[in-house]
Amino acid sequence: MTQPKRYLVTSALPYANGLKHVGHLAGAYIPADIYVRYLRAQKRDVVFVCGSDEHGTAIPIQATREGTTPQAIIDKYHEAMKQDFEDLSMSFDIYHRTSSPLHHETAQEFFTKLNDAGELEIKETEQYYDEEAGSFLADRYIKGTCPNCGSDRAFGDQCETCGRTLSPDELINPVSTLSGKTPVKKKTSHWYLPLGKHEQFLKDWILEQHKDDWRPSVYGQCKSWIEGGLQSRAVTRDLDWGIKVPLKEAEGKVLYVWFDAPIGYISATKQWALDQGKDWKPYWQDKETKLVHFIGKDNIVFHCIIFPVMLQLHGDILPDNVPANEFLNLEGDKMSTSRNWKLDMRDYINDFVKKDNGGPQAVDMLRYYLTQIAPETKDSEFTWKGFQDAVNSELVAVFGNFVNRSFVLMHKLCGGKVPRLQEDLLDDTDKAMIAEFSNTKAEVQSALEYYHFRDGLFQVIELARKGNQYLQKKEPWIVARQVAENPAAQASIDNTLHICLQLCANLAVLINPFLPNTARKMLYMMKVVEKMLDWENAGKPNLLSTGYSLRAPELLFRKVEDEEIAAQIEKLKSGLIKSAADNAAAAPTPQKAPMQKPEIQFDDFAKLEMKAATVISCEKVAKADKLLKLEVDLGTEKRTIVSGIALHYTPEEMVGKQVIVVTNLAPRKMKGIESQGMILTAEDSDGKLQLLRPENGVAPGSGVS
Ligand code: B3M
Ligand code: ZN
Repeated sequence: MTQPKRYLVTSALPYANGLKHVGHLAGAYIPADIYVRYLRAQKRDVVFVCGSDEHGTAIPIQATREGTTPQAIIDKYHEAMKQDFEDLSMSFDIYHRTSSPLHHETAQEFFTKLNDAGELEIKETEQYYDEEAGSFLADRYIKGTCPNCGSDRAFGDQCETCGRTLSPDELINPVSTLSGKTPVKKKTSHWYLPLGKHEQFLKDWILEQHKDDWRPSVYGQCKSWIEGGLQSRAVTRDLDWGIKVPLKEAEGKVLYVWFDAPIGYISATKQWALDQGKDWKPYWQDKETKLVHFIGKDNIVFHCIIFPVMLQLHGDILPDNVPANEFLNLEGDKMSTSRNWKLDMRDYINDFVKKDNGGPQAVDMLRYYLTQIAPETKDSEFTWKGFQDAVNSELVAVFGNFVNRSFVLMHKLCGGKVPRLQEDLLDDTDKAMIAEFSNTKAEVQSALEYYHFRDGLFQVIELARKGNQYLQKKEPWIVARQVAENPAAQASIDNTLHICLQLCANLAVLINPFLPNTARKMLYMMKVVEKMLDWENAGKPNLLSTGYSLRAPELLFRKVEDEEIAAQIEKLKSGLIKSAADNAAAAPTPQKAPMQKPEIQFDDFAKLEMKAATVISCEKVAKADKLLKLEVDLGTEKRTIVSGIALHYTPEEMVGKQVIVVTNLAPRKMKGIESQGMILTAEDSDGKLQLLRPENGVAPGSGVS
């Protein structure tokens, strides 16, 4: 792989309609920041851009909610988000905003170029119009009943209750949220990007060229979009908040927010270049630039399909990779702003960073945990207990402990100076330890090049763990007892601590992309300059000079106490109760329970064969706490079934009971036993599974419908 000449790295532009939570931070921001810090440590040419997304209906809607203007909303949240990112050590080269005149010009120029080249289509459609308010209604401004779950908290784009994506035409009894009146249909024209025309390009570029290097989840989503048939996408809207469509005949229309927002990466680069006296063009036009977009999985289609088509038509480079992350859940549930089940960056900053025992150390504690649980390949979960464990048993007990012990022992046994190394006295343990420096560097480097941040961080902690094991094996504090009789013992102590201190220096270089504040604190303790953190220094066994005096150790991390964790959980729960009360007040009408799965037809249901059966015998499955193996009588035949009910029923309780079995499910092996059916249960409020069975007993083999 030839090394790119320069890098442009982007993090998704957050909507300026509210504070962002740690799920956002883990998905699109921290990984990007790690990657960029790593590239910078290699002295590569890299620009890291981000900024606020200030258009779209989300902004005026928030303004209505807060009783203010859209401008006031974006000003408030732009500043707040910018501050939060700064407080969490995000190192953007620029944090821009899409309301800037430079962005408006850039987005309009982009539209004009595509339109002049005949790459956009105009189509006339009928759209809901509010006659009283005198305006077309954006999807979000139409409210009605959900065709899926019957909730009346459904909007023209999505149902708030069941989450289903909707179009305004699907809503039952649509009402305008502007006037409360029933809207009428009126003709309107919009500009469309005909994605279908670019199917071949997308197939070649993604399905062929990026088959092996894009994350499977990203590749898979793209594949299903492409193979599902690419529809033309409207790139304009009838709305008065946004970037004006630069055409006389488009009076009253603005660019669709998803058309202008990604162009925000380009205008941010332009502003950065202006500020730095540099040329922005190579970053977007030279093929030797590597463009990488860090996003959450809900933004994949925009970054992998729509924006690349736009970029290609505009003559710009395409992203080399889009390492999208899955979602981060919180304490067993999806993070949600409307239910207030979330941890805002701001809350963490106030409760941990801005406390006496907080500061930069607390920033790194969060960066550590969010990287350790990063949802790189599947959804993952933030729990306060997990946070406490990660900090206490890894940062404090492994990394911090090793650095601290090395410094304390050096002050105690080597006079506060880096002791000398006598190469002829190195034993195999010493040599193996030194070899780990460069091994780990290679591991971390390859993890980072391929966006495996969790693994990269794990390798660094492993190195510290090996350092602890090494010290434990060498026991310099025991060897010290022999120094009086045997002065040669001091040489062994010196060698051990020389290696430990060089290892500390290596750890600083390696941890720097992940935990920049920790790396800096270590520099201070070692009295060395920032330059030592250059990546080329990782792996070297001689970063600190012999005889150099080092400072007394400072604790790198503090323990997280049980009370802090309990207080956070309490806070989270009380927030949920509060918001449930708010929601109930806002929506007094009783709602049907939301559907969790898509609606099916009777034919789908009719495919299931279910019968009543009687349990003849039952036993536990070895090495599986949850499984029971049952022999059941179905009247005409007997079958073996493995069922996950062992925590709820004993084998003795099961014998003789009647159960309902799905009999035409393909057989499945569990713990080596073929299960020839499935037993139906219902979960009660304590999470206990209860068998479903006929009220008065029926003959084995009776059909169920
Ligand atoms: N503002 C959506 C989001 O925050 C959108 C991202 C834009 S990236 C160009 O999820
Ligand atoms: Zn619904």
